[in-house]
Amino acid sequence: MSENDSKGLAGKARDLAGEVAHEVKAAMAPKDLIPGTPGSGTPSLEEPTEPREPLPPKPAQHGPIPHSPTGAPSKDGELAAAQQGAHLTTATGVPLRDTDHSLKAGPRGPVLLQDHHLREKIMHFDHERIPERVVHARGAAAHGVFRSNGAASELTKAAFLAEGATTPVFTRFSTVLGSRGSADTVRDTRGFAVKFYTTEGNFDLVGNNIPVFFIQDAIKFPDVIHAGKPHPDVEIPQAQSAHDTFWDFVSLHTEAQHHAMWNMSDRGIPRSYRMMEGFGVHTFRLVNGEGATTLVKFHWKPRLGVHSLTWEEAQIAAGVDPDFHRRDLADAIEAGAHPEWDLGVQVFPDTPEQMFAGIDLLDSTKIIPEELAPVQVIGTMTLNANPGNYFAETEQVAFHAGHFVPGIDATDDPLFQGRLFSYLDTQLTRLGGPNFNQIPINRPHAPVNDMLRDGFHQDAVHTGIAPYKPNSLDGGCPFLAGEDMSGFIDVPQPVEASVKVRENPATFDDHYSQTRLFYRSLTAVEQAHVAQAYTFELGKCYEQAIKERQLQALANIDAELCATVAAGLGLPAPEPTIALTDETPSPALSQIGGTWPIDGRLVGIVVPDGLQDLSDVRTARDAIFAAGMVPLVVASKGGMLTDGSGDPIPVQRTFLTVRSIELDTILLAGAPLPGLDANPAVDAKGAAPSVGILDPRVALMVQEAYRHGKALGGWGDAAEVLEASGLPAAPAGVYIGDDAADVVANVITLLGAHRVWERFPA
Ligand code: HDE
Repeated sequence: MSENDSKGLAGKARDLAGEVAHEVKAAMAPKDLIPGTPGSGTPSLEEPTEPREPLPPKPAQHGPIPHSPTGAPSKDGELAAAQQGAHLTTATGVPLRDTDHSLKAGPRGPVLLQDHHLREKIMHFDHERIPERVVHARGAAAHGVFRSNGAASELTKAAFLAEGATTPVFTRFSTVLGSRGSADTVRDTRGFAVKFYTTEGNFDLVGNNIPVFFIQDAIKFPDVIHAGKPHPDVEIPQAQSAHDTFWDFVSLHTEAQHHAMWNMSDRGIPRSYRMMEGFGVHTFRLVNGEGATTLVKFHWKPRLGVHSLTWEEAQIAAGVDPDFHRRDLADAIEAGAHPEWDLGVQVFPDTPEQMFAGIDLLDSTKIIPEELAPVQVIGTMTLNANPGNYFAETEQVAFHAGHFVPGIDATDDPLFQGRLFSYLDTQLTRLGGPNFNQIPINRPHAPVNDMLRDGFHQDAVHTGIAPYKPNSLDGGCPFLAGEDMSGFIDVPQPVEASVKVRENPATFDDHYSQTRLFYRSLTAVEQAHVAQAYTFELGKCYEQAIKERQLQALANIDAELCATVAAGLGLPAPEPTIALTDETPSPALSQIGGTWPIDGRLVGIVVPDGLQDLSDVRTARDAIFAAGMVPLVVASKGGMLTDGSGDPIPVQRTFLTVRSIELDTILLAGAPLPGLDANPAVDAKGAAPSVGILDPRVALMVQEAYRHGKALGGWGDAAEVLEASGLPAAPAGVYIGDDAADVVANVITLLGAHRVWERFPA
């Protein structure tokens, strides 16, 4: 093919892609967008015969904002980083005519060693994987923007915290223990890592959804992780803390008790990444333009509130939809429900002892209750686009607890100090060398003029001959930042005359009072969940000594909790070995009691076969879209629902493919008879055959949703479904009416509280 021909085709393909993008955007008006389709266009049934360029990303996606390896905005736009041309080539750009057959000595003969295409294709495939993160391997991420309100500008000179500054961000959420392919909804801590691409270089806030950590000193990190990871002999269990090695460590190393209690609480099983708080955990030091310093703790507050799954939901989701959190984040963004968090700081004076209200600010197993130091909002993060490519972005993003910008610095917290070393070190193996900051997702959006050179995967083409300082051959460049620039200054801090030791300060010795504070701050329902979680986890341990040791720790936290767990394990409850302190509860630590926005929540509308009039279903769909939620129509089979008038309604889930856990609430547009693929007697998902004419999968769905405290609504014959599913008469949080719009409005009110808490006996 001549160069002109190929240009013509490429141009044509680009136009085509543009047209498709236009059509797709038009077709996906937010009103009727059901998120989750695999691409921005619809494939043809037949294998295509005309070339075209790859489809553009879906409207809710983009890749890293293009910058050169040295931080300059890319002039070629996003296409420069993607594949180009309509035709298949080798890695070196040679067009290929066949990729389906190896080069053989005759159709039935042996494969020839000279097949360079086969060799290259297989070689590259064989090396597609990089080592997964040693912790936080399982994650999902999104692009967004951070808008500062300027409230921190008195405290720090960081430019991105000045009033009105907007900064692109890339945020990755993760579990800690599981492998890359493990389930999202396991009981675990969640990572909450934000990369701010500021004008002064990248700032990474690498935090968790739990404000304390298992250990006070980084040297214990390998120990706690080895204990939490699967047993080394059989590599069981995956992504769980419910096993002997974890509780062996936690019960012996009692500084882990506070974090473990948070894990056993509902915080360990979030409903969604969008509904988690985030914490910087350590105390940070801020410095302002005058050189004055303050100590702060960072908090992310989700606008949607902090919400969790029930344990049963989490377990079902791990099987039914292991990608539950990842899908939720991507779908919400695609549906236009952009999650938002306020970033706030608790502010403490930078005194020599680094304590506040008697609590050591350098001990990462302690919080400062918000009632003692309120969280002051300094800006808001909105996540508004999904990554265009998981590997290039979510997998290759490299966070580093030591990526500071001028105005933000570390403290002497021994946990923080160890992290400053670890995050650079880990990328060498994971990303294959020292140039990981040149990977597009890691590139700063600020000019880079370092004197680091060469190394594996060097993408920059440096100029000059004197990458050293001082030099005269490159005119003395690069120069150091002068007075006129906000350069990074290591804040001069006095260090006490001291003796080199391997020991902790005495203030680190109290492992129980804040664990007790957390437990006592929870409502009765939340406390019951904690007791159940300990009973489950310890019940999964084999060794009685470990259970007894952990019961002793619980006795030192709360007698009632200890007694409940002990009863479940069939063991005696021990007496405390310390005097229990009378902690003042911190109501801010509970998740229950408020109402929150319902953006992006999923509403199932269960429609019986052959419904003559679908107008109520249409009304409900419209009302759900209008409220910023996503309606999923559930019917006995796929396809379109029609009633001879109005637009056909697409079915998103069938009774076979749906499960209650993926829906935040269920609306019943009548009572569905068993579908063709229902088998009440043997269907594992089915309810008891006694429910008679109701499809057993629908009965199961309603029973589960009820048990999980979900709001339910319906019209038509919906009341029959409730009865046939065995729900009590006049159940709390169930609204049956005549008018679909009214039902939706009532269910929205219930959803705002997240769950119908009255259904959980305290
Ligand atoms: Fe990490 N941690 N960590 N960690 N951490 C990593 O870095 C480490 C700690 C956190 O989405 C690793 O790139 C040590 C606390 C998050 O890519 C590694 C210690 C907190 C993520 C590492 C800690 C975190 C990581 C693994 C003890 C909350 C995922 C891969 C001092 C404040 C970031 C990587 C992402 C990842 C080391 C403790 C949060 C090995 C040595 C405390 C959110 O470098």
